[in-house]
Amino acid sequence: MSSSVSVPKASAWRVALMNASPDRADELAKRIAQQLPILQNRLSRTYGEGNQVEELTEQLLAAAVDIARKRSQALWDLDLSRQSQPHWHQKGAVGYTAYVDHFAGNLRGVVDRIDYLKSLGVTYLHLLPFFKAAEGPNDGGFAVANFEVVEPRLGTQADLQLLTQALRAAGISLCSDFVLNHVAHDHEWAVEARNGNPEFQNFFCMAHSQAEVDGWEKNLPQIFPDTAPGNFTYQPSLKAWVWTTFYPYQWDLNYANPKVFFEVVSAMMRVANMGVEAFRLDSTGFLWKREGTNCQNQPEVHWLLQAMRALMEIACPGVLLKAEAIMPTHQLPPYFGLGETPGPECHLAYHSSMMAASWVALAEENVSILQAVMQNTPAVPQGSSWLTYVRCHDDIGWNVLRPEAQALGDTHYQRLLNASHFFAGIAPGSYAQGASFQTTDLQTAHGTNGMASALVGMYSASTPADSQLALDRLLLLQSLSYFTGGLPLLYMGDELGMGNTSAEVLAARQGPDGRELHRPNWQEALAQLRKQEGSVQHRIFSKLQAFAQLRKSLTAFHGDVPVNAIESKHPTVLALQRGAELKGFFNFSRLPVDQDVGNGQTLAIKPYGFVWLQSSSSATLRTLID
Ligand code: OTU
Repeated sequence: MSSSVSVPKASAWRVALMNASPDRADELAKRIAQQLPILQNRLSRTYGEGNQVEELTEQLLAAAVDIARKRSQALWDLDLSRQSQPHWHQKGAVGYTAYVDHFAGNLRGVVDRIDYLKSLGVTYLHLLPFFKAAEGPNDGGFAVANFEVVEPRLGTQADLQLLTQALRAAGISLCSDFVLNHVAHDHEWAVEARNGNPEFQNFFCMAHSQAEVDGWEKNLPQIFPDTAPGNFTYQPSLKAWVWTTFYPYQWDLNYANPKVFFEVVSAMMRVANMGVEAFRLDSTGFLWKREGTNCQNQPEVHWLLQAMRALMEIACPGVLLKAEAIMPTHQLPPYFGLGETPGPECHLAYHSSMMAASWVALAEENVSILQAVMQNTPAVPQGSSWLTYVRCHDDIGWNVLRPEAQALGDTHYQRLLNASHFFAGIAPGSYAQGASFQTTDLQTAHGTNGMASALVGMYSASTPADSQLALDRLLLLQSLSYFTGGLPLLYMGDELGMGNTSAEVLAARQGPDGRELHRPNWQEALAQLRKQEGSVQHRIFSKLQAFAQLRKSLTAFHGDVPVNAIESKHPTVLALQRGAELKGFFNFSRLPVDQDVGNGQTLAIKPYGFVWLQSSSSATLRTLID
């Protein structure tokens, strides 16, 4: 297997290497020597040994070398500097995520918002899909018709280049979605397949009889049970059922076909050369289908991600991979390469359990599920980070918490159901103004939609005291995200307490997707209010700035510093230790508590209050922020 390293032959990648400048060729030869063993191993685990996998490896290496050879001098230099500082992305990292159109109209508009982002301490900007989307409904751009052509509504290739350069100059890394699991039904691969081209038919997963569909469906959960029931869509021209985990217009790719892996990774590397510095690997848990399983988190998913990482380490080692795997806590660490086949995998992963559990804690005024999640969260490998967040463009999915709920005796998931009713505002006494997602059946908990400030009661408050409580709830959740995360991610509008999308805007949007409730358009008036001392916007914004400042000043906030749950003695208080130096206490109750913080000290924490503490040389604890 290693013969391609030791026996010189005019293989495709060697030819590509010969075309590189001497300094790049030397560096690339080193990277290949380092990555080849893992690349070969993971590909042959996935595709079997033999000629076919050798050829695939050759082609992938040639593609990676070609990308590296063509990388702009600025990006090549960035790679080298990042290789020498693998912690580059951990120092005071703060993320922000937004839809290009809602945030700034188009890519050029985003350039004009860079100073705003800098004022929040942002180092990482995830713009939701901005490559060409399907005509008609497109799942907010997640039905991708072309991986490499900018969506015309949002700008041009030149605009993207301008944006990546401007962001880089501002110290902000641009993160782009890369939708691994599926393409739009009008992507050229799908068009070819529909037109009868067998080569492209083999790019997709298909079933050829109703019985086969039923056989798979037995074990498959549903992502959109109300609006897109089932996981297959019948295609009359193919006389077959195409696998469509999400919407019927999103066709799942067939990764059992090595050509799919080759095409997808090649496209991803080409996008890296446009100046994208991080990829959000959308719905990455679904890539591999195996009969008799729920077709999620299969070993091959991790082998393919590790092969992908090895290729990126050759082509563009300064680029980050982020797993978007909305899965139960115990399924997440393998995305950092901590699974059954250990090895470098993603640098970042969403901690969706922590996010959902912090909302449950708020509804219940009890931290037991959240604490269990923290206890089930292992330390991450060096150079990697949890991405923590309060809200994002998707619903809050409750089912990721089933294992923790069940371990605490909630076999019927009543607690998750209660939380979902609470945030939909249908539980007695609820202050929340959200809505249930994909849950016509009131007896199941699926997801909840709504902007954070609507969910914490900011817009239902009728007295100053209620408004204060709502604000404190919002800051409590953000303080937990900023304290715990390696990369805390803000969702556009939350920094200004922006409410749900207005009824008029909703009515004008295409499609029945309930998640539009928390996809409002930018409101400049709210942004201006952040400058006015005493306004809600100012209070949120300045607190987030203070969190960002603290994260920048202390290495204890690096993403690979372990965070552990410690005992708080109050069922409403989550207590965390971060490294040797920091402690955080988070009170999810409407009542104040006297909290023993250790070292013989007790602190009063207000309703929905929090405190971050640092141990000092005199053995007392210093309050960093509360
Ligand atoms: C991702 O989401 C995206 O974030 C969604 O916006 C897309 O609709 C979806 O992929 C399809 O591209 O399962 O692990 O609201 O949490 O669909 C990936 C449900 C996913 C999302 C879920 C999610």
